[in-house]
Amino acid sequence: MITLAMDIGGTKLAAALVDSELKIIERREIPTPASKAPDALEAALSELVTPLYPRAQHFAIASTGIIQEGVLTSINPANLGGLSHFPLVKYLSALTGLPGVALNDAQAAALAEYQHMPHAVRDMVFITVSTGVGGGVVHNGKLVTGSGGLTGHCGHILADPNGPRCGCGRIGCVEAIASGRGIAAAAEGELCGLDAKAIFAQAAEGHAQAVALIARSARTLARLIADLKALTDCQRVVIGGSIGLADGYLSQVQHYLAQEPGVYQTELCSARHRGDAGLLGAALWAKGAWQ
Ligand code: ADP
Ligand code: BMX
Ligand code: ZN
Repeated sequence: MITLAMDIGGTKLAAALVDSELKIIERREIPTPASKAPDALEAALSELVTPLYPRAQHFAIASTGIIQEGVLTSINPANLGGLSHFPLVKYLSALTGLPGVALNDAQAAALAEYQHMPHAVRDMVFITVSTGVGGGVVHNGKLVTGSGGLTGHCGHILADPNGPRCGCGRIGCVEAIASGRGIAAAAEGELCGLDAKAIFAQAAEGHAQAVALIARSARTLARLIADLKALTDCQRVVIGGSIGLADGYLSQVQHYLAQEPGVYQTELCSARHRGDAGLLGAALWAKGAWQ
């Protein structure tokens, strides 16, 4: 059984053919279009999957946004160029003629990462620090998606009541400060207009403002992890997303978490599946759904 797995993020769209042993046979990636209109996402998805889907028997989507009954609803539409609603499963079924399922990207990644946890880990949280900040919660060995698909959306937990406005409508969310978009939005002077990747490159050269912007993200994430420990009693937090996986980021988060009282500390690690955690989690989710 070959799965066409897709990962729809605010910055990139990835697709892969995944076999029944969860091995990636072929993988493609293109940028996410920034447009309020669904046609742009439709065209990009079509370009992405057309070379792949003839070899698949079904599809599985990990996507940014709240995913319920195959439909994407943005909590922060700004992450998708203003797009707030998209019927993922309906569109991909019509395009490919295949049956398929969808779930949130960070929930999917949590599922993939949990497969490799030591037996003693029953409660785990996955956090992606990427275009936004997303999360997936495993409680007592099971992924929790919530009755409305919202469980784990920890990027919208309050970090600073005097912080920047988040695209979700709240003020001072973790996402508005710690995410790629949040880091870039706070840049001033010569860093103004750079994306987070370029700001990381500046920090590696020792640029003081870039170093401070990344430290602010890592400190915000550490505080979020302390809150999540209090809420879930998780034995492990796994960090993914291009920012979460960037050189030196996890060790900064570890540094700030170590400043919290012991009860709020938990073991941190990087996503073992790196940038493929969402794709593989979607394929796993589909396995459960179709067997
Ligand atoms: P998505 O949100 O689409 O899942 P990513 O996980 O790649 O995508 O996250 C995109 C964010 O990560 C952007 O803000 C981008 O600037 C930043 N980014 C991409 N590559 C790197 C890198 N090597 N180091 C630091 N930041 C990166
Ligand atoms: C946002 C939200 C989450 C998502 C998270 C990370 C939207 C469109 N997305 O908080 O559902 O999990 O971003 O998304 O409201 P990514 O694109 O950064 O991977
Ligand atoms: Zn928010």
